[in-house]
Amino acid sequence: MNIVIVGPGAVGSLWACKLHQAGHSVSLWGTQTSQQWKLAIDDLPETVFAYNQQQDLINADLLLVTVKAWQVKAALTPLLRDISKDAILLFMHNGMGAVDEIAELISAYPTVIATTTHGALKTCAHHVKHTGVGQTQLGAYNSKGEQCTFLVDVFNHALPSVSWNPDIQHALWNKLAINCAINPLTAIHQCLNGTLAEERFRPTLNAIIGELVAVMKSEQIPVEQNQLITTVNNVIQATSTNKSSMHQDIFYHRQTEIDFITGYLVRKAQQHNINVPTNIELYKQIKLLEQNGKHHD
Ligand code: KPL
Repeated sequence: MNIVIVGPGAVGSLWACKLHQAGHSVSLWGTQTSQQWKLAIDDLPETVFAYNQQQDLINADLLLVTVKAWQVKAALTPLLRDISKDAILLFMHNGMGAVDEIAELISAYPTVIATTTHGALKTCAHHVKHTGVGQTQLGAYNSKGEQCTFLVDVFNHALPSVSWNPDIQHALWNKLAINCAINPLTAIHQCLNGTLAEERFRPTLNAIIGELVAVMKSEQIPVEQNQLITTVNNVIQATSTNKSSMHQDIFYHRQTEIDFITGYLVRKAQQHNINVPTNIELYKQIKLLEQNGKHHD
């Protein structure tokens, strides 16, 4: 396939290298002025990718959009005039609500949403490390997206395991719940994910999860409070030495994904008239930390 990766950060670079190794024609699109970009994964030699080539956009069968949720609209809008209406748009980012913001703009394109638990780290501009083997779920965002189940084979061949989830909103909500629980607290306390296992965080974590469960139920997402507490605890254990993405964004004075994580939950809660005071408080604290730091992006 002719694939353009829009936003070759850590996750985008991981997929760029893996899809290239699987034999696809992969091109990158980003904010640099260069026409080529070298990328290496783990201990393998560098590959030279075409970069910001308009002809590659025109020929694209698939755009894999891996920019952060808050960058989706600005990154994709200028590209739409060049891409074929048959090109598939595949979005992969933390958080929810970013694709909804551009739903009308992209309604003609087959659109797919993905969530992944692979770990990736950009060690420098030209090197990506695959830090944790995970799973990827794909699901349709619109009716044309439902015709794209073949992407499971394409992606599975490049970086297993990949599955098609007809209830992708359930998977996205579950990932959102994990991020609502872990990201703001680790960012505010500038602590490792594992620190949240300490007893002092238990009441706040339980309150966050209780509010999440109420909103998820109103959104018709099947969820059970004790099950969600166990899932969050498991992720805290499994990623105990990680600095969460929001922890790092606050540390480096970058814009965070809060509007598409806790912010999304709060907006949905308001629509359902559900009180979510703990999450609102965390949202406000992150917004304050964001404002106090100078954005580098
Ligand atoms: O997705 C994550 C993030 O940091 O954004 C978790 C699962 C919390 C791992 O750090």
